[in-house]
Amino acid sequence: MTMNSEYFKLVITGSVNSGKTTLIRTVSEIEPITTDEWATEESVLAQKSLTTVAMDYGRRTITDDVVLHLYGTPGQARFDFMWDVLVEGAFGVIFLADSTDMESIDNTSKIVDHFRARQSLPYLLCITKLDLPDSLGYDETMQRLSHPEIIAMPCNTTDKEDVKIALITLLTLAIDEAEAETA
Ligand SMILES: Nc1nc2c(ncn2[C@@H]2O[C@H](COP(=O)(O)OP(=O)(O)OP(=O)(O)O)[C@@H](O)[C@H]2O)c(=O)[nH]1
Ligand SMILES: [Mg+2]
Repeated sequence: MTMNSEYFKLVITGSVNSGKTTLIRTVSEIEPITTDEWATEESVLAQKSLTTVAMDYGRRTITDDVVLHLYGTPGQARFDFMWDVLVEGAFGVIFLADSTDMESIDNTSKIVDHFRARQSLPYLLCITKLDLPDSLGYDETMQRLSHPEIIAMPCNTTDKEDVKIALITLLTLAIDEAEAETA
């Protein structure tokens, strides 16, 4: 990373266990900085023992001048103040929805509402875990999310190609928005 590189910050958010930390780990060129701690909420403990409590950070250099800085949020609602802190200065947000878990889909839907109520940014919805046998499938997950106004796509956060496509799509949305503003 050079001293004069642009600071492209993006935020990865979504409910607990939806794949935020995994997405960042999959694409980051550095060992991500994570803040996973023992979960406290019963509903979280039912799914996993470790959960992000403050943020994740990863980095992906595209050219010397273009460096993506990826910030992952906690999924637990008790840390929702971190969502507002982390979105400061971001050019876009990726929301993850876990297609295997209805309650998680509903929580991601509420997180989308939280962000949209505060500001309008390039937003992308990624539907995760479609590869798992207990997935509700893409269409049903989208229906339950009920945010048809947001561009959405499938994404296996463990798959580098999928994650790259998600990043490119968010960048494309940002370019579209910039064009619309200058038109
Ligand atoms: N098969 C499959 N597993 C996934 C996918 N996305 C995430 N996972 C798995 O889901 C689990 C949870 O992923 P995390 O990255 O910890 O989720 P998180 O959103 O950071 O969770 P919190 O920090 O607790 O909110 C991990 O075991 C991942 O490997 C996916 O698309 N497919
Ligand atoms: Mg996490």
